[in-house]
Amino acid sequence: MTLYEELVWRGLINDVSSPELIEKLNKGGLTFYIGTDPTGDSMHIGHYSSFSVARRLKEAGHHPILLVGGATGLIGDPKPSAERPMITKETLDYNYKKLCKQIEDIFGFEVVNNYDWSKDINFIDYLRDYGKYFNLNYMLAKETVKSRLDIGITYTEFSYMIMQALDFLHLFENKNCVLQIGGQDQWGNITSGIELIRKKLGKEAYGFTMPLLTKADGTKFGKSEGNAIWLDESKTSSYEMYQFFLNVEDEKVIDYLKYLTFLSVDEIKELERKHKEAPHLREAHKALAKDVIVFLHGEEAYERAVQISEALFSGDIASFTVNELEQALKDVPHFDIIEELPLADFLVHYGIASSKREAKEFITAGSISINGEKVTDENLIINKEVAKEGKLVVIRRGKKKYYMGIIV
Ligand code: 545
Repeated sequence: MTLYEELVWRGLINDVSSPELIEKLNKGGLTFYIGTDPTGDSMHIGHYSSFSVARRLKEAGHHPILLVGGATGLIGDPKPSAERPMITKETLDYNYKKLCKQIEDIFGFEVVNNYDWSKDINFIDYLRDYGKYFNLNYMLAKETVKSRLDIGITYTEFSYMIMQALDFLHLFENKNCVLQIGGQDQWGNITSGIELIRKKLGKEAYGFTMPLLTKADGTKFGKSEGNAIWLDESKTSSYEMYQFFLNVEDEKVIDYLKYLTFLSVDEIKELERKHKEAPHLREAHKALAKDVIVFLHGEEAYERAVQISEALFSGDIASFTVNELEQALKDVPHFDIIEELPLADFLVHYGIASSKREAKEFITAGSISINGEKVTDENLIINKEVAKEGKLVVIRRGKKKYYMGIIV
């Protein structure tokens, strides 16, 4: 399989600017770039997939440049839905620093900032040296602009594609960067750059886009209960990321293996066979979680995520630290424990049992555990003596229901 054939097989190709690009991709040696605006302080799993294509191209002998948009981030790439609120320069600087570090830690590629060359362009030169090459009809025809005409788009966001185009021109002239890649939402911005290079230099540049990952119902991939799956471990722990991947839809897991992992074609085909044979063993899901988490956060973070997941399933959480419990049980019901109560009253007070009678039934049946130990004494006083490190009281009811009490 050639590089291009593998990218197609993995579902990573959406648009390609010209057929010549295919042979150039297979030959290797191209300098290319992918850009990101510092609109947030961390990438999420959706951006990870696009940036991972840069890693695939690098492993195939191309030279990646990552651009972080210190200038374009101040302007805002128009979204189909609405005008972006103006970002403050302080927020942009904060995001810029965080994002650069994250990109360098994860990918280790050369990073450039378009503020470095955009800041010196004065308004008249901008209009003469770049604006002059953009016919209004061409700009209005761009998907993201067209979809905003009725609800309104400002001159600022309308100008964005010219800025991204001049970036490509700048990198083409100064770094021999002949290819730009991005998610499918970037097609209009990428082709604007190809056009500017053709008109100004009479040279051919190239671009291709990746389809944005979706769930089976077509909605955006990368959120669980409305929260994005962030690459920053302090925002999304390895355990949460593990749970997210373990729970992706069965009919999509093979697509995600192709798109997000660096497992070989044969390994993925083998996992596809196993997944069809015994989906309940979750082999494809575990391979997906492992490849992404090990690359992002390392082997031990992955092993710990698996241990936490298995321990919560078995209930054997006595070995957990307070920090691990807080991470693993982030989404379970939390409450402050202010007064000391005997267990039966405690269960009713915090809604774990609907009545004193039911509370006693749970206790007698051995369905209640505190911090991993089964409790059968309905008069056990729940206070800092039974709390982990005098702070946490983790209640497990039955096989799966967890509650987190915090002694205040
Ligand atoms: C700016 C100047 C350039 C080239 C590119 C840009 C950025 C581009 C853009 N890209 C998106 C982005 O998302 C916010 C990230 C927050 C951490 O807006 N105009 O900045 C996304 N990009 C990655 C993929 C994307 C795209 O970072 O291309 O499709 C998401 O996967 O939406 O000269």
